[in-house]
Amino acid sequence: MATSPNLPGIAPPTPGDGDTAVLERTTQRTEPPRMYQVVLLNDDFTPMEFVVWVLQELFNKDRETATQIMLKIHIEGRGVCGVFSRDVANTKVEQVLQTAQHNGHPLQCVCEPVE
Ligand code: TYC
Repeated sequence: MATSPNLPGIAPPTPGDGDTAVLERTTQRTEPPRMYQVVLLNDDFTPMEFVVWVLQELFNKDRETATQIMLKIHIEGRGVCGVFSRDVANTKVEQVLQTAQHNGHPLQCVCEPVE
């Protein structure tokens, strides 16, 4: 066992005399970042074909999937187009609204946190 030299006037540390170091193990858990779903809303005026095009161009859906999502929105009133980080989700909403406005359609789009 290693021994420390005895210096005059300084007692070597002995267990339990207050010089014992206690190492605490702390576990830091970082929550995963919150995710946001982009939701398209139904209306009576936006052409179905335009919604399918938006889903293909802005949400990278193939034509079949885009058509299914569009029909779900048409029937149920709303539908999820994708799940993203907050910044990307907000950008997608802006892109949908700008594109719809530019083409004269009232298509509405929102983003909401995923539970
Ligand atoms: N309901 C529209 C129509 O009958 C189609 C539509 C689908 C509009 C989805 C918006 O998010 C939407 N032309």
